[in-house]
Amino acid sequence: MEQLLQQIEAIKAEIAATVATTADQVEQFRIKYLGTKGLVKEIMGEMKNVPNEQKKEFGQILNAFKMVAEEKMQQLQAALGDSDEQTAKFDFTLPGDPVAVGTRHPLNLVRNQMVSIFKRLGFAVAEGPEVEDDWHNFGAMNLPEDHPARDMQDTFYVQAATEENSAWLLRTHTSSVQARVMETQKPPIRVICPGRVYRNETISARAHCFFHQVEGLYIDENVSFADLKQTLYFFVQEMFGKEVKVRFRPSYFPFTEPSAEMDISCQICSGKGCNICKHTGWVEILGSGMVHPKVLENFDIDPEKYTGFAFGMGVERIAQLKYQVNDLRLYSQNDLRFLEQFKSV
Ligand code: 2NL
Repeated sequence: MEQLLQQIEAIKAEIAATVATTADQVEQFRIKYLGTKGLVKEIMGEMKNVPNEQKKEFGQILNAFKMVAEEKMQQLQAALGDSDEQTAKFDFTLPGDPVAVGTRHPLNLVRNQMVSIFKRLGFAVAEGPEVEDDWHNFGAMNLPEDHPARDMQDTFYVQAATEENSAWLLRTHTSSVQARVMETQKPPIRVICPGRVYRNETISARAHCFFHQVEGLYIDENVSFADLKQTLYFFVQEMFGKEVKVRFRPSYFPFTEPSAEMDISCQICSGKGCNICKHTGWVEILGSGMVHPKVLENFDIDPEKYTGFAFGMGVERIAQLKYQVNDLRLYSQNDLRFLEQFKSV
């Protein structure tokens, strides 16, 4: 009996001194002390050798002993949750791994700048589908049936025209979005339409089969060519700085009359003459004009009551002038050496 009590005290001391920091070590503890062949069970088995008059006292000692083992087991398991091997080895004072964040694409940067300038002038932003029907892309814009832009050579057709359905095509300009605006809204209308457009071109430094446009449309009573000029002048001053000079040249588009192209003083050589401006000091940046009365009539807008101006420009072109990008292919090659240059813009 005396010997048994000493043995119990020794095991209790051993239990108290046990360190187990891994799931494996904790399991070893369980097997050694609390398992079916463990020490607790073994000592319990000694009960049968204890004289009857001592059984009650010894029973209490045994219970207390079992509780010591079980409590230790619980402690070890609880500690396991937040101090397993990995966390024990992890140095939380180490600096973190840098996360490589991407950069905005230059075309998105420039598009956003363009949009924000027109927003300040009260223009709303409209978007529309890239796959269009012949009417919204060409017909409504006053492009005659035999206009070269409608040729298979110049436009990507998705499906040829049938009797029930005009041809489906990839929009060649975002005028189709403005057509949808005029279809659903009454003047006054003041929208810009940024988006991707498609042309069937052989890809080179100067031409691509898709590019990006921002087109604008302003229809109300008494909208004049002077409004057009001041709006676009304000735009380039915001985009390129107050020093920029502009000039308008007469031009022709089927959807505007009169039409004009706008040049700005060359941003590369400040008008002194370089390769970009072909030594003229001027670079073309957009086409514009007063909305053709036929286009207004197509949407039941009375040309006697309302007038409007419209313009269209290429985002790639603006980005080229702002950041000297001289090959259109760079915009879609995803070369990080190109894209990373716009990190700080
Ligand atoms: C260019 C020329 C232009 C328009 C786009 C337009 C839209 C409507 C009605 C009339 Cl809804 N016109 N858009 C007008 C003139 C020129 O774009 O060279 N773009 C790159």
